[in-house]
Amino acid sequence: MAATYSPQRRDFMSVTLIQPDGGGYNNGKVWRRRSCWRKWKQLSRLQRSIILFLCTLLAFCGVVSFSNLGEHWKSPMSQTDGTNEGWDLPGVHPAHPAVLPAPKEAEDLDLKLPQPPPLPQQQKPRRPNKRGPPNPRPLPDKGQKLEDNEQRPDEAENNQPVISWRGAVIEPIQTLAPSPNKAQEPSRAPQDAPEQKEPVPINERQEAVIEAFRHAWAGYKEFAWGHDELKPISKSYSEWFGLGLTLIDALDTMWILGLKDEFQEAREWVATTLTFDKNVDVNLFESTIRILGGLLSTYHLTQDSLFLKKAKDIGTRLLPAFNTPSKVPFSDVNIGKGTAHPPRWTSDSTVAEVTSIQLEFRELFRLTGDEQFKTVVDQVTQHVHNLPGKRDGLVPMFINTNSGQFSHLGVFTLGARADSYYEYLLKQWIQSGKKETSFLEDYMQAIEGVKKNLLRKSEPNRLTFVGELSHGHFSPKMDHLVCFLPGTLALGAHNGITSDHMDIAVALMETCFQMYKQMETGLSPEISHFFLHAAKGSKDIDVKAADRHNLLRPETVESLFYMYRFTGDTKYQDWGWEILQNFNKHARVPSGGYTSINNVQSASSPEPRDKMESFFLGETLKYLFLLFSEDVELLNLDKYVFNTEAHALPIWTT
Ligand code: DMJ
Repeated sequence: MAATYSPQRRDFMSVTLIQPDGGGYNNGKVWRRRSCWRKWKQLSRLQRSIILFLCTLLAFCGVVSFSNLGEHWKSPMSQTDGTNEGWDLPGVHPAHPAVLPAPKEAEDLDLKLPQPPPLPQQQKPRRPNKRGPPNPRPLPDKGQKLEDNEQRPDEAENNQPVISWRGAVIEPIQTLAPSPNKAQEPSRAPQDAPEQKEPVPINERQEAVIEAFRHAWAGYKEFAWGHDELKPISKSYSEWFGLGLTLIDALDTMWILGLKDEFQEAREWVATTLTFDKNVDVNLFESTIRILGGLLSTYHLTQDSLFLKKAKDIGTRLLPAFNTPSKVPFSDVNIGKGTAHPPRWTSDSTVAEVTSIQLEFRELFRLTGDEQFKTVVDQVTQHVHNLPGKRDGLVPMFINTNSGQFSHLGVFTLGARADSYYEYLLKQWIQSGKKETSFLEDYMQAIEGVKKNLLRKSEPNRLTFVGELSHGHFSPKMDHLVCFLPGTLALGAHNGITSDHMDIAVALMETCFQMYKQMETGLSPEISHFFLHAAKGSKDIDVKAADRHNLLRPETVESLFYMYRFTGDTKYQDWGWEILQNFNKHARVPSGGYTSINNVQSASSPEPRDKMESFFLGETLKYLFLLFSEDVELLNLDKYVFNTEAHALPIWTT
């Protein structure tokens, strides 16, 4: 082609070359295209190669960043939400899909009431097991389709260590080969559980729990209906808050045990009689874990909006407790007047009480979308997290509501007044879908503190126990309340905490059982003292006269449940079975109900105290039923986290 430059000619040429059909030769785009082409032709081969290379590179980068952007839009928890560093708790968001989301308008939905709730739990009534004592639970066999040690792609992706903490690596859950009787193996993978197609029939031990529940309920119904606690000996009742505490605490237990008629009757009472519009002082912690927790759990199990509506009502009425100079809540609230105050003798609150209401209020926020519920409890968490006065992650027992500082410094225990602080560190991490890692950091540090300061072995039998520290002085004293710890440690191990947590759980579980076994009634005292040096006889445990009562507490059977779920070792079921039989022997009242007793060291005269605590139905019998169950899908521990009163709340999935 001619090399001389002439615009007209170029026009002509472009028409001929680019638009051979002869159309649009006056088009400006065509002009520009022709001009570019010409310039391109004028470049050297090297220049053209460089430009081509750069264009290819740019195109490649464009494709990559576009696909990342796509991922970003797909994930509702991108970047700031997902990383969850610090204490902003960004993973908590009402828009998250839940195990059970809140109805759009709980109040509106309530207008549809009364609506019959669906059948409990497994949708079909349970069949009694006529086949004799239960066999060891078969472990799930998801691995069957895979070669040994082979991972599914999704597992491989999830199997990244989450956090490393002073040598303890938080690992993803491992797939186990079936091994029903090994106590110390790591926990089973949630994803290993096969889809439950058939309801697992309940067995004779579970039937025995149902029978015990019915007996307890019969007493409550006859002598204490709608009141807080049954007094089974005097065939009367006692009031604490006057809110039907036992009835509310027991709702989800009835649902889980499949007691449909009893549940319906109790639901009717909640719908028609229960009111929180009462001029009454309630304890913030106790009403949160028992009432709010019980209502939320029942809402999730039944999908009946009545319970969410009631939960929102009591949650709102408890909020005035947080109106303190420090934002550390008062212990008591008048739910009718909307006023709050500390106990009469002090302006302190108990550390466990102010730090063990978070699971419930955070869930209430997630269901209702009302920010207040989250804000008030997060403020407390963050405050305590930053507070001086801890020792190796261990907290003192009291906190002042004016100054916000710990008070009575220097005393450390995992028993009364501090216990569930530690429990809720782990459980809030789990509730958040393991996203809020500050909780885990605090938990790991605290367990190191326990190991360093409180963990000892007794003589002569070398039982591992958790003592107390008072101004540098070690006291070998352990509350029954501390027996929540083996279960909590096992739950942490199941969620990937390696280190020696499971070993400690196994050792402590044995000790908690010995606290029952070594007593004449086979029931544990409230407080045990351990011998550090061999004393006369073969016993490791000494019981002071003031501590030899048993309140039908749940902590040991709670831990037995976790230990059995995670290890499959049937000895834990056998231990629980012994305990249930001893409750029947020494605490069962013929006319209905069970009673706490004064003296676990006298089988002939255990001295009934005439009180059935609400947690016997809310927790003790529920955990026994779950302990004896072979159904890992019954309150699957990868989907639910129990509050400190055994009420199941969903683990957030996003
Ligand atoms: C229950 O109310 C709860 O388990 C709480 O955490 C401790 N005290 C009782 C049971 O012992």
